[in-house]
Amino acid sequence: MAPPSGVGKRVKGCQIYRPFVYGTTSRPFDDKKNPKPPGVPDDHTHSWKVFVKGVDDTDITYWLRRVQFKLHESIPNPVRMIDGEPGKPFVVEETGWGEFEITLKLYYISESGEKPQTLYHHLRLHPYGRNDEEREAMRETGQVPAWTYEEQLFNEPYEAFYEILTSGAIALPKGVAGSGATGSPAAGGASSSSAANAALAPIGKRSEGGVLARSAMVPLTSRQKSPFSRETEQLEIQKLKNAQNSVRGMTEKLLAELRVKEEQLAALRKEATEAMAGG
Ligand code: SLL
Repeated sequence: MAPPSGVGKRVKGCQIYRPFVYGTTSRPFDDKKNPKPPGVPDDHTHSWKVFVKGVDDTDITYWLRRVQFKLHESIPNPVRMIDGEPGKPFVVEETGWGEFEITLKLYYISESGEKPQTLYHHLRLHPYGRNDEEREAMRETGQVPAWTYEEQLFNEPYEAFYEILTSGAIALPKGVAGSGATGSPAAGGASSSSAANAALAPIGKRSEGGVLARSAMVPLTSRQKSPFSRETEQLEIQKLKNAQNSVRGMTEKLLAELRVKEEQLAALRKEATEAMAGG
């Protein structure tokens, strides 16, 4: 693809990851915990939201510009365009009765030169297929979470975009992050997919460790669909060290063999010279 104007060249050999979370959180209507607002049709059994957001509500709008959420056709205006607001999740809130697949189209900032990318997510209203512990957590929170952790890879980003991605974390005012789609931490712990279970718990610690909104840090551990991390980096380094050691070993062996051959050659030359002198 020809580079868009003003974004510079691509930064060769550079890969930048930005973690994010997308999914749905739904709640059954309940007279006490989640009363049905006036005007909601009788057959609607749940309120729910679908979102794309940063891990621990870190800002992602500096690389993600807008998200198009395509809902079921039975819902009025099923195609929703949501533009990013700094520090806020991209979110659509709805009510309904049935589960369906939501199509999410991610639009990156223009400096990225990236084409939009499509993700799919199944809206979960019911706690099917969860284990007892998860069901218990859902009973406590009244929520059915279905979240997926994802890492957005920018492969050889354009220079201008690289600058934006790496130009230092911006601190968000307290209270900006955390609004909206996330629900309580308990809801996160009760998340359905194993990817979410594996990813959500450690992220809190990890982001404290410095995966800030804007920094070119490599993720700390390997994750699904993410071949690059500090872990794999260490493995690569170890592999390179091993390779270096074996090359060094081979070189030493060859040098030793060479030395023996040179000695043999010198001896043969001496013999030949002596033979000629003597004969
Ligand atoms: C099903 N295949 O039959 C699915 C379709 C559609 C859900 C589910 C409508 C909400 C509204 C709604 O919940 N549709 O009328 O705004 O289960």
